[in-house]
Amino acid sequence: MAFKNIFKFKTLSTAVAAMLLFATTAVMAQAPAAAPATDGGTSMWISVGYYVLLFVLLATIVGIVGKILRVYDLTSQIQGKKSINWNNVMAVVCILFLVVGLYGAYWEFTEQGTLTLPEAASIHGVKLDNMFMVTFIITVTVFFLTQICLFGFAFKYRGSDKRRAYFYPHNNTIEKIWTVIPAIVLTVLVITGFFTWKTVTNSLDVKGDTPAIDIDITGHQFAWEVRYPGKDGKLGGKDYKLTSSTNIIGVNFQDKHSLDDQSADTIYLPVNKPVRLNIIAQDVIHSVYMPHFRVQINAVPGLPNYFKFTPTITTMEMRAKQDDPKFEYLLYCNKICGGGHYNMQKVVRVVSDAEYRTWVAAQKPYLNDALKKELKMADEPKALGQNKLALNN
Ligand SMILES: [Cu+2]
Repeated sequence: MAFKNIFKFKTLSTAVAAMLLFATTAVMAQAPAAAPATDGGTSMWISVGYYVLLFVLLATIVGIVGKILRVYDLTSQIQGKKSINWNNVMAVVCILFLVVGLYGAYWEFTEQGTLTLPEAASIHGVKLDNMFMVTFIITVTVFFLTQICLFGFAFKYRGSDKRRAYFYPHNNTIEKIWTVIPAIVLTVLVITGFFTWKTVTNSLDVKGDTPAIDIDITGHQFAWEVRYPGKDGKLGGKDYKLTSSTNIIGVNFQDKHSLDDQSADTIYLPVNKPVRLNIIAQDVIHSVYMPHFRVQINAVPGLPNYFKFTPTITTMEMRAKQDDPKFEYLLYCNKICGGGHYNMQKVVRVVSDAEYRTWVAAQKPYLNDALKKELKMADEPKALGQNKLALNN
């Protein structure tokens, strides 16, 4: 018989899909050990080839065993002996599948689970993580219970000559239970999510709140420009038409709040103080992503975006927790925004209030000498009347 008949098309495609899933997860789980940075990832492809070969080998063995059993079955029938009870075989296969599958799920959680982020370093991050955990526990419990029922019932009620199937087409009570319970659970999850999301995206200071420190973040190909508000605590306005090689983000110096604004290479944040990121992009869509703080929001040209959050763990504390003296929080761009996208990251340091004050006082003014020259400003901006400012010619 031709080899192609060993597998029917449907069986084959299912088997290939299962193999791909298995090979991908196995390779991903091994990637850090199997593919050191120096070899350009060659060993990862070796492992993919290894798993493909392993699959072909297993498929051939299954095909051969299947043929041998078929021959045995037919010989038994011809000799008038009892043939194989395939109902029992299938029942055992179901249980094996259940055990192997559940172990596979457990293996996924233990292997890939270590790839998740460390504890959240912001107030809202803890809330988001809790929501994630609750959803995860509910869905995983349901997953394990339904799989056990599915394969357990297939095993217990396998075809047998000794009993007849009971015709049981419909039961309204069961229908109600499995409609109402998921509906209630999902409603609770969605409503909790909605209220949490509302608190996360609330970028305004409510009365009585500690006012958030405003920080301006502008994304462009391929860097983040960071601006602090200076002594007055207020960021001056911007106008994209004022953008030049010296006034990179187009700060408007007719707004007096702009005069003391500072630019910074690193982002420093005081611990346990709310900060508000004012986010925009100049060319294409970028995305402000700070995974440890569970912060992500798009930076869109022409559309100011905001994210207010409170960091709760200092860089030093996180270094101790992670037992990694080089640990840094990072701001990444999370939109594939062009060839230099990988380069769009900035160190974020969470420090004590005193350290923050010292650091921020040492930052250079945005209005540097080159910019003053370009704007034809005197050395002392305070001495200037507004009408004397020549803005971008
Ligand atoms: Cu980007």
